[in-house]
Amino acid sequence: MEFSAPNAQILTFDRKNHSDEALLKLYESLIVPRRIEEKMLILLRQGRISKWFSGWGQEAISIGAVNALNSDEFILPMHRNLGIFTGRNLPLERLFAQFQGKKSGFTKGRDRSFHFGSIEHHILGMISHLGPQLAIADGIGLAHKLSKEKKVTLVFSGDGASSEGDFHEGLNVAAVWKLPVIFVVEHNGYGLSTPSEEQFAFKYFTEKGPGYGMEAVRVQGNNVLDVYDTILRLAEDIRENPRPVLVEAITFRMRGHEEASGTKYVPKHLMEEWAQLDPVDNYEAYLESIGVLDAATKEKLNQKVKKAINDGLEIAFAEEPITPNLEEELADVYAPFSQEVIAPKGPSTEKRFIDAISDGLRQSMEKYPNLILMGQDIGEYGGVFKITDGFKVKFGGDRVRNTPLCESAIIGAGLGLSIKGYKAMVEMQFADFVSVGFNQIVNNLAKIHYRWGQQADVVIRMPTGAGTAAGPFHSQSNEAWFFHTPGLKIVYPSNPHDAKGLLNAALEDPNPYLYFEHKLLYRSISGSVPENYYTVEVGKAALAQEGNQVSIITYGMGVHWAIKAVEEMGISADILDLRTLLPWDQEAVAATVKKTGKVIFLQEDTLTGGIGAEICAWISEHCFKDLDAPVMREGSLDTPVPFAPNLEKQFLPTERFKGKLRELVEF
Ligand SMILES: Cc1ncc(C[n+]2csc(CCOP(=O)(O)OP(=O)(O)O)c2C)c(N)n1
Repeated sequence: MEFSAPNAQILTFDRKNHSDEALLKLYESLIVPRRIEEKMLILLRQGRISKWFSGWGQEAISIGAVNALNSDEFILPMHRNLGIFTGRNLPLERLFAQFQGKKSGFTKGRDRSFHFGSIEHHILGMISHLGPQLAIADGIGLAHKLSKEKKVTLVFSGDGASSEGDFHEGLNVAAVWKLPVIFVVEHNGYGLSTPSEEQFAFKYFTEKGPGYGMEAVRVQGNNVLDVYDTILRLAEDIRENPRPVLVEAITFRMRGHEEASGTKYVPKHLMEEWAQLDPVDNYEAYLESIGVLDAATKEKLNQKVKKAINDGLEIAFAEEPITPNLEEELADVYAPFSQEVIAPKGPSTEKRFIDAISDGLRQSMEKYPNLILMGQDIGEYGGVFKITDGFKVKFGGDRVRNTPLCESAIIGAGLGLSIKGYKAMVEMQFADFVSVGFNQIVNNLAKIHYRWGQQADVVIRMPTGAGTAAGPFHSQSNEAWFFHTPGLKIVYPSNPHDAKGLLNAALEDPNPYLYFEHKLLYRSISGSVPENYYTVEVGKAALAQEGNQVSIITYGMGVHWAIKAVEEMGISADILDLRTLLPWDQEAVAATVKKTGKVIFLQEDTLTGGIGAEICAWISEHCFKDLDAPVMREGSLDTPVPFAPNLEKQFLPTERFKGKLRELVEF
């Protein structure tokens, strides 16, 4: 199928009962992105700006949508939706400063053109990966539904991005949870150079909606009145009767994927046919034909728009290039938060590791009525490990949510909740499954504050670790995947006291956390746990045991292995439990190295590129003068985690660790 101009062959404008003023307002709104792009083309040729993703020929979709929604309803645009930004009246000088990477742009020079949001304008911009946008809209829609705000959220996708798994997950969650979200697919015939027929094997997205249990409508994407009226009608209805709707806007990409990359691969006749359907020219001609737009008004409005653009550009060009400020760059990685540690008060009881986690979660749910739990089977079933057993009855199904099997969408929805002031806890059924939610964590949650100052108040619980003969996909230690990502915090308790206190601490902090909980510890250890709510300091290690021959630095299950090994071997060791992996406690590490002069790092994770590699390198560099022996480390074999118990035993570092420890003591 060659992408033709199906129901858009003739743009049939119908003014319905819109006033002349309303029609002219839409006209003015429609010409802004076009006049900006015309100007940018001139500037590009002059070498004054760099390339961008053009929305030329698709403006009617953004403009119809942005004018149909109320200004306090969120829109999540993509890379061809300049009209959303101008339609929400973002100051043009800031928009241009953003394009130019200037300080007064929305990302202080840290991200490109449309990759930013502005809460004030109820716009949430994309990341390059396209599809992850949809789940964030789900989260915002969920927040509206939970707080009974009659609001619609609108999110865009290209037809190409619809092939991503995130598209499927985003639509499916919205359908299952009946979220008030409008999904607009801009069906413009190409994803970069790939035509639709090489992208998917159906003709229209309206065929897809019903498959999700979702209404779907098709509009003439080049007809601003059709887009506007359709979304206006849908939004009014959805506010009263929350549900998702898929809107397919048929249009065509008239310029290269990115400006200056050309359109050689597009048959010439298509460009010619679609040029006849230009959204700006056709609407203008329609308004002239019905006597709403005369030559003088047209001239006046266009001059007004051009002046605003030129004024904005002048300010943006006059701004000096950024002077890097190291402190500011580092400080903006995390949302500002200074933990006030809440010391335990009152009696303690003996609790298993698992019960301590459950206890913390329950008390945080009581403390934060805006905390929402999401995960597979965490409702009536209580989660596969029963951490949330009874939670649904106590806190209700709105706050304790069983999710479809879609880690990426749920983590993205967590971010959407956070945008609306909620807190989210997402339970991975097993830490291993986070791999299918990876992108949302490392690219959305981790980077959003640095990029444009938005917090991601999400804690992801990660039942982790081996020793249960559960094979390569239910046993992994994957904390190092995240350790390398600026913007995340990682905690990993080794005992019931810290398990509760660190979970509470993570849930207090508005920054994104990975909370690792070792499955083997759930029911195998217990300890004294204060009954009341308390927190443990994040970023602070603790000595699990004190000694003077060597220092063992470790975390999680490693703490228990180390205690057992030194006891069996009769060694006097400092055992430093890191507790927080990111940011880790350099002071405590330096202090124990200084004290013993001999250090070994023990981790359950495979050895290469693990947490130990980083910390040992740091010790070598910063504590060299205190060392009496080489810095050593031990971890699991560099293989996947094997299933058979004897293979798993060999994989884990426990036996090799003892040999290394002996070597170190005797050095
Ligand atoms: C995950 C991912 N893969 C590849 C790309 C590169 N890329 C950027 S836009 C694009 C085409 C997107 O097509 P579509 O969704 O139809 O939007 P359009 O550009 O046509 O508006 C591609 C392949 C990307 N940004 N993200």
